[in-house]
Amino acid sequence: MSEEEKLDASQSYSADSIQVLEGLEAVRKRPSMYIGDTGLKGLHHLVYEVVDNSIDEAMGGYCDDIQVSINEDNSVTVIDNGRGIPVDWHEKEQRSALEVVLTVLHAGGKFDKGSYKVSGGLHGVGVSCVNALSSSFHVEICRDGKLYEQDYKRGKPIYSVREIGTSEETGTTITFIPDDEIFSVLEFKYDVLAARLRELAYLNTGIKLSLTDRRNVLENGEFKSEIFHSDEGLKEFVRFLDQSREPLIDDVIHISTDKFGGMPVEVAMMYNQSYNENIFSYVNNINTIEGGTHLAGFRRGMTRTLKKYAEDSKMLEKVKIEVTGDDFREGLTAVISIKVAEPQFEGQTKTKLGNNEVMGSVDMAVSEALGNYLEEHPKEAKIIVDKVVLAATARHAARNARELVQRKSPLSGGGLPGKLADCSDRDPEKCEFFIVEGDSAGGTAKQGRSRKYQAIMPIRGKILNVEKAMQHRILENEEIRNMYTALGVSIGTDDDSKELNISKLRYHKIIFMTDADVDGSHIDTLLLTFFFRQMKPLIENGYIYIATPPLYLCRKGKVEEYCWTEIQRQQFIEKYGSGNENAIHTQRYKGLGEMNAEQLWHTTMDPEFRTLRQVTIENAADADHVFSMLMGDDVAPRREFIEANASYAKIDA
Ligand code: 0RA
Repeated sequence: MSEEEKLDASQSYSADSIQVLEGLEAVRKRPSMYIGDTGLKGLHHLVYEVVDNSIDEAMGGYCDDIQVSINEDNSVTVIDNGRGIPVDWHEKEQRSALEVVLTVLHAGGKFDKGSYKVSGGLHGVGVSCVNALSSSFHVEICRDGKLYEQDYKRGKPIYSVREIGTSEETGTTITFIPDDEIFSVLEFKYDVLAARLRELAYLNTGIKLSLTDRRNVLENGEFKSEIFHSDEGLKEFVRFLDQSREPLIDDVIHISTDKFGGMPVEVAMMYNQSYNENIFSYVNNINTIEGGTHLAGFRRGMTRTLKKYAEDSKMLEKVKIEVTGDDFREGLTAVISIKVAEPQFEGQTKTKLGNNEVMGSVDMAVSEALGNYLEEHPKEAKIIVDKVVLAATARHAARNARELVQRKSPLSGGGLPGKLADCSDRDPEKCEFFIVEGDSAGGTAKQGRSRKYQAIMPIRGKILNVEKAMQHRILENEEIRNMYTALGVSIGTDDDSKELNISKLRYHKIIFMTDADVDGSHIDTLLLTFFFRQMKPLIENGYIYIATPPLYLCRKGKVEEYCWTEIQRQQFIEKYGSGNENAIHTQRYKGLGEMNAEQLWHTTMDPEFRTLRQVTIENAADADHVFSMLMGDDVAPRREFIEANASYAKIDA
């Protein structure tokens, strides 16, 4: 239900009073209600919101080119070649249609019934929200041979729409600057926007989306820029996701149809040699990270069809153990995208689809695509079924390994790991768990910590690369078992569930503390991969952090300052050495071990002074792609990625 409908249903406001309540002031008063938050995520949401409107034009068949630029002043421009927002006079509202679209919540859709708009969820709040949350908002419309413009400030028009010229084209150009009174960060991230535009290109074939960063010029004298465009849709999307994985079979199984219940369903899937299941689902271009009825339909159709094929061809006869749904999805990468006219979004983050009628349509579409493929490709079908049997066998081995983890959990009698220096407080919300590189730094951290609420667990350098290991190997690994036990999390209550149980989680801050060097960042990446693949809910709940130890200690006489960047060091030299570097003593910290307990506490662990970087997943498909690339076999793409993107894996992954 939309906010408007909620008000309507619960109270007997007249239409007018709803308008007032739902005005842009409400958006400015409680921005998080409309865009999620006012940090990095919310900031980027503004762009998605504008682009979504252009995508809607494209889905209607009126637009095929969308250009996004990040400008020098951190404003963003979105240009599309759609019909252009109507500018004619709106009698009832006593202002132009353009002004209605830009100042009334949800007004955009009122003109255009029948398209796949989103209600609830985070998108679909309307371009008027972006207007409300922008310190300046400029719109240009090409329509009916003319060019029009209008400017707004914090949602209020500065003048009525005016004609400023002629134009042969049609389309809408919007440029906005996010309001610094609202947002805690104002700088757009190229990679975050690129990941979303790439995803949109795969989800909506035939549209050209481009991104240009005009904030700085590259060595070749040009702006950083990419064009995203896909003719084959999800087929290309799964190939992109599996770029760094070894395929089991080269084919992508693909279907795009609306013959089941009239609902557009597109599914693509591909098997690789890994042991991970990677399924991404979308409803009206929104990533439904909590799944829902469409995902359930996919699973059901897949399991039934593969099981039936394997049974009919007598391939399961010699297998004594029961084959479950999970076994059919090991090493599977798949993307499901459906369009629903009136989606019901449920769940904590409103990303779980509730519409029941969807399940059957997706089930039938998958069934048909997979069934046909298996019948037409017996050789490949055998390879898939063999892999399923192997998965079932390994799952039994994993069950034994999992029992090891469960038995050792503190609540079933086993003790905490010997390496853990626990804190005394028992309230998870107050408690912090530091994973520290090496025993020596671990020792320093133990001395320096605040014993009441900070626990320390040293790890022995590089932990197992979970990207390439089978589940039972992962759970047999001592360091990883210690992690489960210390954190108090377990896997599955029933035998074969992979679900993570975090109800007994003992700390709500889990902090990686590693050296500020190449090895340290490799360990961070291994740890991130582990948490991303094995304990994703902890990332989703915002419990994972990376500590930032300083790079230098600069000293002039009695004055000492820690520096985290080269710029800070230069500033110290300016300030205390009058620009003379030789007058300054610089100590470069290569590792945590070079600091004493007091220094480590002061710079890196003390909540009053430290900086923690919270690990978030901005875009699940992108994160999957990054981790498979960073941790996979193929060295070339990894090197390219690290060279092009040195800080990405550490900060944003
Ligand atoms: C309302 C009605 C029509 C188009 C649009 C809005 C529209 C909005 C945006 C936002 C960004 N780009 C856009 N392009 C179009 C329909 C116009 C008609 O019937 O001609």
